[in-house]
Amino acid sequence: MERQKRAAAIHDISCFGRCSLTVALPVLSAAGIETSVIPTAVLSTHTGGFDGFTYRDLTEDILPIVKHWNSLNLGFDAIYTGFLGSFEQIEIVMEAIRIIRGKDTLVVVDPVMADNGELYSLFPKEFPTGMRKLCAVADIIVPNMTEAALLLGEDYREPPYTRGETSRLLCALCELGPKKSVLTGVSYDGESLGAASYDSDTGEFGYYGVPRIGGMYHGTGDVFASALVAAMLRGHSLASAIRAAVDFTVNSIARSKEAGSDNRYGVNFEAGLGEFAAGL
Ligand code: PXL
Repeated sequence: MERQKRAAAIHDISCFGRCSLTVALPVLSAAGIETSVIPTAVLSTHTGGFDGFTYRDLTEDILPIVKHWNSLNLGFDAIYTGFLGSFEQIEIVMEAIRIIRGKDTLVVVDPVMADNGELYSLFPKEFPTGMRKLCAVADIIVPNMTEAALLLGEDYREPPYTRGETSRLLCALCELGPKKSVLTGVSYDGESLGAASYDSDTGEFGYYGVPRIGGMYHGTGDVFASALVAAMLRGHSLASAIRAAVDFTVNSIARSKEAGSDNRYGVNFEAGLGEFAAGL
């Protein structure tokens, strides 16, 4: 029997609203991956569309957690980082990665900081410069188009994009340090939506898109990235992991749209977990 894989997920806990750890943990667990967590902050809800959310910063807890783990000699097959609670946490998470990374650990950084052309209001304007340094130590990064523009110091452009444009962005992202880059929210024709990728080891570009459902739902970047990490850990190639993650995400959006759910509540990924896990 295949050895069970172990991942460390470093994200906030948004207590309500299906994103970050409340998505990463169930998705990775359903895929059979033992998942440890380092919460970067605890919020009553995510910050997308709710007023008056509580916010407890856990910057000071991250390294003590990591150092305790280190004393236990735990090995991690993957480290997956997402929303960080403060600018200071960028350097701290880099140190955490340095401490717990083994020679075969897959480090996936989702540079969560922006969407729809805007840096999240919680973050200072120098946040993208810090995030660029974190991306440099990753094996795979998973920005959306806004995050990619911020990482590269470019202006954001609305979709649709050309393949030439995404190929140039993907190569530039790999030049920051990661071997593989994946761009989310990519549409070439306005009618489909998916993810584009580049593997600098093989020189291979990829794209997988499905018909666009429409509507904007919170947490879909986390659903996609969590499923991607799960599929990679289960031995899928980058292209195959992207297909599984796009399908899982789009099916989750379709369920929520069909149910007429509030888009701030995240998407119904739960109903798809069984099918997703069975397909891995
Ligand atoms: O899904 C990204 C995310 C994660 N965590 C928090 C957020 C967001 C996006 O808005 O606010 C707290």
